[in-house]
Parts: sequence; structure tokens; C-alpha cells
Amino acid sequence: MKRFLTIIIFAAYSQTVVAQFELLGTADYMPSGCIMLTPNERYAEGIAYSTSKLDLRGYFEIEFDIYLGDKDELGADGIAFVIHDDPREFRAFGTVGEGIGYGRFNPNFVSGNFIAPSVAVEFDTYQNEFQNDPFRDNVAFLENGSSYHTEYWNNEDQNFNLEDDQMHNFRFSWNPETYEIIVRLDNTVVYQGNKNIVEDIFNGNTEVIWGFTASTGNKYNLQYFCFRRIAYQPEPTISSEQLATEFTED
Ligand SMILES: [Ca+2]
Ligand SMILES: [Ca+2]
Repeated sequence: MKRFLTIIIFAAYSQTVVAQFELLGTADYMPSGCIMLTPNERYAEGIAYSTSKLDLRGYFEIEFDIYLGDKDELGADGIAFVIHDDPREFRAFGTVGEGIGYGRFNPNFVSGNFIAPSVAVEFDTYQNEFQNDPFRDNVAFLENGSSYHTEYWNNEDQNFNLEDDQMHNFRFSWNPETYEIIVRLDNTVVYQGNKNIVEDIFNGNTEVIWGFTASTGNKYNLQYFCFRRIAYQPEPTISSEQLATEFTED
């Protein structure tokens, strides 16, 4: 019975999250149910925030498929998954271009737009030297609206490319007991870190906004994301396909 109840609760919560996003800038719903962040145009910035906040008191894993475009050399700039408690709430935005709608040109540059307090995972498709980007594409964990990063993941491949006209699976998990954050891209762990984000980033607040930001610059790509599921512990995660199977078997 306990397991049955958990499935029902998860199913109800999942539907709520799927249905509602606050959209800013160029963001828009697509016929597929995915959300376009930027069209295939120069200097676009699009943001989508779930109207249901994240609860950082519990373990969760959240999953998406993301699309970063089909132009490699001529494409830019990328998207960022953002968890924030910015006072602008659902209207929070960062800098266009290399800020990916999240960060700013320089970590010491405080007059521009950036989202803070926050943590983010950027999927960066354009090299900007001021942000310490490697040649071609990279994934990086960011904090408090700074796009600058000392570490990044690019599969140790200087030609790593996310603008391959393919969907990429992205999962983010948070463990409030061990403070462990794990980021997976196409089933590979691309970031693993320990940080008490509740205390060290969000000043004790456990109800925070989540969503995606994205932008283009002089170079550009169509960029979008498709929400797949969110699952809170203690039960193992379960997808909608598995859910259908469970009911059939019962
Ligand atoms: Ca960049
Ligand atoms: Ca690329």
C-alpha cells in the first residue's frame, strides 16, 4: 500500500510540474510539449521557470532532454539549468550572449544582470576566453550568477560538440544529507560535488525556483528543453513508462 500511495503522489506532482512554466523573452511552448528557449536567431534570450518550486529538504533527481542546435562553428551560446532564490523571482534574468541568460561578463562586474543567489549547470557551446571556456563546447557548474568557471567537463575532447542536432539527456540530483550534487549528461557523470547549497548559497531557504535560461549572440542556434520527470526520495525513481507497466502488472 505504501508503494502504491507513493506512485500516486509522484504522478500527481509530475503532472503539475509539466503543465506550468513562466516564460520570459523568446521562450515559448512547442507543439511537442517541449519549451523553446531561443529561436535560430541572433541576440535572443529566453527563460522558463517552473511555477512549482523545488524543495531542497529532500533528495531529488530531475531529468530533461536538451537540444543545443545544429550549427557547430556558427552556433552559440548555450543553455543553463538554474536553481535560484533571486529577489526578482520568476522575472530573474542574466546577461545575453556569453552570460547564457544567467551570468555576467566578469565575476567582478556587478552592475550587469545576473541571477543570484543561485547554482547552475551551463551547457556552453561557444568559447569565451573571459569565462575560461575551452575550445568548442563544455559543461560547467556555476554559482551566484558568475559565468566564469575554473573547472569544466568536455570529455577531455577539444572538439567536444553538443550542437549535433541531437537530443541529450540531462539529469541533476541533490542529496540534502550528504550535500552531494551529481550531474549526468547522456548517462555520464559530468559533475560531482559536495556543497551545502541550502546554507552556503540560499541562506537557509529550502524552497527555490528552478528552470532554464539560454541566449544567443552574433552566432546562434535553436535551443530547447523537454521536461521528463522529477522524483523525490525515499522511493526509487520511476518514469511514466515504468508507471504504466507497474499498473499493468498489478
Ligand atoms: Ca561560452
Ligand atoms: Ca559546438
